[in-house]
Amino acid sequence: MTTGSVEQADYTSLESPANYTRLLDWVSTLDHKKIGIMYIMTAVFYLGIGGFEALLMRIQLALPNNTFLGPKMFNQLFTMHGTTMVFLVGMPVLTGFANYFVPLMIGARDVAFPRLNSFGFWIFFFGAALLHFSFLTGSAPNAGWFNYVPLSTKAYSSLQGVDYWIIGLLLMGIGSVSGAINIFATIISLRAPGMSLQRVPLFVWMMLMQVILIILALPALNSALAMLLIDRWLGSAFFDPSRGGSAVLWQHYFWIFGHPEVYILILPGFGMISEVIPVFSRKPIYGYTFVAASSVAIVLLGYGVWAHHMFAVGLGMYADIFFAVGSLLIAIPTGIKVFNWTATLWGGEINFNTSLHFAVAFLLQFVIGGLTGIMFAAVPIDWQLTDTYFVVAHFHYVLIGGLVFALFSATYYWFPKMTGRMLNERLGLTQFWLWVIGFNMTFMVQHFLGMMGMPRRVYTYADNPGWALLNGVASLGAVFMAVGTLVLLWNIAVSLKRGKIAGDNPWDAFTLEWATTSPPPTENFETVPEIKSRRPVWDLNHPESADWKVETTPEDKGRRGNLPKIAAWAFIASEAVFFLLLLVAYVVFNTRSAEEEVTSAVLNVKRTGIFSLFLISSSVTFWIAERFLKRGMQKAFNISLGLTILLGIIFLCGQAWEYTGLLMDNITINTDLFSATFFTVTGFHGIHVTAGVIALIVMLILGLKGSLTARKSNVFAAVGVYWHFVDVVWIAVFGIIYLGLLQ
Ligand code: HEM
Ligand SMILES: [Cu+2]
Repeated sequence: MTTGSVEQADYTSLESPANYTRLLDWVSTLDHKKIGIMYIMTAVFYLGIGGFEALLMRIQLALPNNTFLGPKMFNQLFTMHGTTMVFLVGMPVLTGFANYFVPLMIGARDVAFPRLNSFGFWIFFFGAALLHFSFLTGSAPNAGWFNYVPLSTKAYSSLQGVDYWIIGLLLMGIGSVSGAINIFATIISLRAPGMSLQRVPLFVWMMLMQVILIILALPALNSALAMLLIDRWLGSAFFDPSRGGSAVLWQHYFWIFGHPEVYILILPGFGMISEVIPVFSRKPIYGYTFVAASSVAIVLLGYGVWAHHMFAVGLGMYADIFFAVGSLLIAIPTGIKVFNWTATLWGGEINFNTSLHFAVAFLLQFVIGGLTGIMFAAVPIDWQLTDTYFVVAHFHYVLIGGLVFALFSATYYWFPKMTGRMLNERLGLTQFWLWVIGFNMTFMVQHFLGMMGMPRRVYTYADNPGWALLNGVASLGAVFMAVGTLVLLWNIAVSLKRGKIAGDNPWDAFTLEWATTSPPPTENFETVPEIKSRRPVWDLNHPESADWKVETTPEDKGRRGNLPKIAAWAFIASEAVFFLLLLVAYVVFNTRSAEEEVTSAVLNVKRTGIFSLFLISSSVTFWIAERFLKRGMQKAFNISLGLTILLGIIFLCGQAWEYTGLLMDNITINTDLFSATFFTVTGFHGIHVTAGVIALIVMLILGLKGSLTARKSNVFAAVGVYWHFVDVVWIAVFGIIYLGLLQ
């Protein structure tokens, strides 16, 4: 890193070049801490934009029959506000904190894949910018953050806003998944000696749960986005009921992603609270194992409850009961955590500073959001209240009352580590009270508005009794939050310059990030303290009452696995969900094929069967190549790898042959639902094979140059995992589409 030399530069004469080098230093950095800060800064920027959009909406809604904004503008604002807050604020700010703190908290020097990390950030950054370019086209997305069809289909949204929305989200999705794979591999493989998985700080544990959710839930969104884009651009009809498609399918796929997304946003918040509360109660967390295990339960249950967002569809009694019961069950692990946090505070030696203020407010407000969530699990109540302001109140209690308050708490807690200076407590408490009062003013009254029947997503309302007053209160509260935010920004600006010097560990805190300087050097640590318990820094500073003397935690087994292979497995888990959902769409659309023009009868099963054998044998030749590499038989290795590539290419030629035949018979992707699903599934598979072939060619070049040695075969093994996966997907595709196994 060149930071050192830049800081020595003579600013008076070299002002602009120094700034330029500095900027370049940031843009090209691979340091996880800098990338973390870039994520956080970008999120703060979009928080400003999303908050401004919210303020405009609240101005419009402050009075009945107001005409400050028209309906078209209002639709764009709530869509962009929701999308921005979820994808451009919530997710990146958490990725930012994870980037900065996970390696520090586990005693690592960096993340597992620094280059992938930088790639993930920049692709997110461009996705976010692209989404906002839609404003320049004169029509921002306006179909709501869940972008329901048919509203978002070409027929009803003919302008480009929705296309920007889809492509922006696809790019950010790629960024999120690559970031998640990175954090996953980091936590699994780079923990300092002695830190078993049962000894990681709870923030790290929650991040592990969160990245698993990202890896497995985002592909559901991606598959839905891909299908919608194909509908819009190529004229297929996945989501067009008038041509046999299904509007409800979008809702299923969106919420298979969307419900876990709620946990993606809140689990790291749980983690932050679980760091802050113990430190400021001067106690270890009460029931670490329960907190950790209950988050596993949340991840598992979180997958089975998506349709509680869809009770109004009319899914039928049994489906409703299933999803209602699942949703109620989630209350149990969540309740356990609230109990643990409370018990940690109970009888503690409380240091009631700004950070803890935010944490305690989090507890109270999150419970309110949780309770209204339980209300929605009761189907009749949902039918009554869905699409009213009660929903708006509910999810803002979770997202602001929960997530944003946890973020503020974490900001006051970790700012000293990140900058070396303390934030000002008086300004901190001022911000706190502005936010608590403002937030509850804005959103508490919306429960009542909802029960009085005020629908959400309306740009104005009639002067019904009480509505004007409650909406006025809500809008005034938003002003409090806006001022509170300015106080925070002021606090940060002032403290960066003149804040009290923090020192390494101003809170006498417990976890490894406090064992290095503030801010930490590029390499994070000079030496990592010995880890014999969950609170290594406490043990170091208080040897007389070290944790390991009284509490035994499982020893570290020290087996950390092969990094590229771990990443490859995480990646294919994500890809598997993507293909699974495309195949489900195929099965859904092709079991009732009575009115279809084209059916799978047009496929040449025998010929494709033969080409499939080529692909499958390529897995065998790959396996053989791997053996040769291990034995150091370079030439035999090159030959069998070359053969693998050849077999892959032959398979691709077979697919091209098949496509040409269909196209010559005028069967294209928009002919009917069979052709749409067929081309989508096999097309995506073909793209994957092509990517695999390219990766194999790179390996072969390395092999021919003699630089792929047995010792450096990790990456090769990872490519192998991917290649076998692509073959397995094809076996499923062949069975389902060509042999009609599920029909
Ligand atoms: C900071 C103060 C905030 C205010 C004053 C505010 C206000 C609003 C308003 C007025 C709406 C439109 C309601 C409607 O017409 O149905 C809305 C929708 C929404 N907000 Fe916020 N919001 C704030 C923060 C947040 C945050 C932090 C998040 C998420 C992390 C968030 C997520 C959403 C979502 C997902 C929607 C739904 C958009 C849609 O209906 O498509 N908001 N908010
Ligand atoms: Cu949900």
